[in-house]
Amino acid sequence: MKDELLKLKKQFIEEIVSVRNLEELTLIKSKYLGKKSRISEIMSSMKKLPIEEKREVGALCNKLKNEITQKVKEKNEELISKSTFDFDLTMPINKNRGSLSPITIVGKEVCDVLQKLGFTIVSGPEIEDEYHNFDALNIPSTHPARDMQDTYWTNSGKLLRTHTSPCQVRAMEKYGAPLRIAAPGRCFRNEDIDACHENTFFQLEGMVIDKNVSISNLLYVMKGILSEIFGKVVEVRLRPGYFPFVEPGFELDVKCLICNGKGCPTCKDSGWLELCPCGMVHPKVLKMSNIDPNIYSGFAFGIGLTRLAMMKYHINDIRILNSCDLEELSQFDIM
Ligand code: FA5
Repeated sequence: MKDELLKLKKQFIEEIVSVRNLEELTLIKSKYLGKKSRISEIMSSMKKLPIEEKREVGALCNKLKNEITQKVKEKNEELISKSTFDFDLTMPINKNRGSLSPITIVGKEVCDVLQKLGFTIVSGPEIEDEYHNFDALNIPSTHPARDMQDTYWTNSGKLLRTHTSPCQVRAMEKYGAPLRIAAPGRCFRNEDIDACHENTFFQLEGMVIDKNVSISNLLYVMKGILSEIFGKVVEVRLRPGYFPFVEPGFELDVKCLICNGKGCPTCKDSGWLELCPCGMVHPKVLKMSNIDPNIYSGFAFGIGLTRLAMMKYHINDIRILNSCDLEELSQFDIM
C-alpha cells in the first residue's frame, strides 16, 4: 500500500502539471480526492491491516490528501488569474445583454433638444436641505403647499428631494443671470402608489432667465420638446396651476396616449395626464437667489420624465418601470 501511495503521488504530480483549464482540474480533483478515488479505497481497506501498519498507512494517506488538496488550490488560483485574458472569440454572443431604461432614453432625448436651444445640463443632490427644496422656492414651513409633496425626512433634518426644482435654485446661486439650464433627476415622495404614481420617479427641471422672457417663449420651448420627443403633434391642454415659485403657473397635460383620451387606469379615467407643470418664475424666488426681478424675468418647467417615457413607449403602468422584473423590462429593449 505504501508503494502504491508513492506511485499515486508521482502520477498526480505529472498530471496536474499538464492541466490547462478548470474543467480538467475538476476531473483530476475528483480522480484523486473523490469518494471513488483509489486513495479513498485504500483508506477504507485499512481496517483489515495490523494496528502498526494501519497507523503508518493512515498517516501517509492523510499527508498525500493534504498535499493534493494544496496543489489543486494553487492550480485553481493560477488558472483563475490567467483566465481574465483568456478570450475565446469564437464563442457565441450572449443574447441576454442589458439595455437602457426607457426613462434614461427619453431623458437624454429631452436634454439633446434643450442643448440645441442653448441649455446647459446641470445636476443637484438627491438628499437635499429644506432651504433649497422648499424655502428658496417661496414655500416656507408654514405654507400649505408643503403638504402637496409628502416628504421623506432623514434623521439629520435633511430630506429626499421631492422635485428637481431645487436644482434651479442651486443654478441661480452658482451662475446668476442670464441662465438657461436643464436638470434631469430622481425625486422621492411618500405617495400612495398606483398606475401613474410612484414614490420614486424622474423629473426634468428647466429654467430660463434673461431680459424680456415671456410666456410665449415658455410655450415655444414646451411645444418644441413635445414634438421632438413624440415625432408628431400630440394633443395638449394648458390650464392654470398653482406652484408658489411661479406666477402665473400652468399645468400642461397631454392627451393620454394609452387610451387616446377615452379614459383608462393610467390617466385615472380622465383622458389626460399631468405631464409638465410650468410658469413664469416668481419675483420673490429671483430675489432670494440675488437676481434682480426689475431687470430679469424667467420661466421654469418640471417635466414628469417617468410619465413622458410611459406615454412615448405606451407603458400603461408606472410600477413596471421600477419593478426590476427583467422579463417585463426586456420588452422595452429599444436600444
Ligand atoms: C412639481 O414637482 C414642480 N416642481 C414642477 C414645476 C417646476 C412647476 C417648475 C413649475 C415650475 P408636480 O408635483 O406637479 O410639480 O410634479 C411635476 C410632474 O412630475 C407631474 O406633472 C408628473 O408628471 C410628475 N410626478 C409628480 N408626482 C409623481 C409621482 N408620484 N409619480 C410619477 N410622476 C410624478
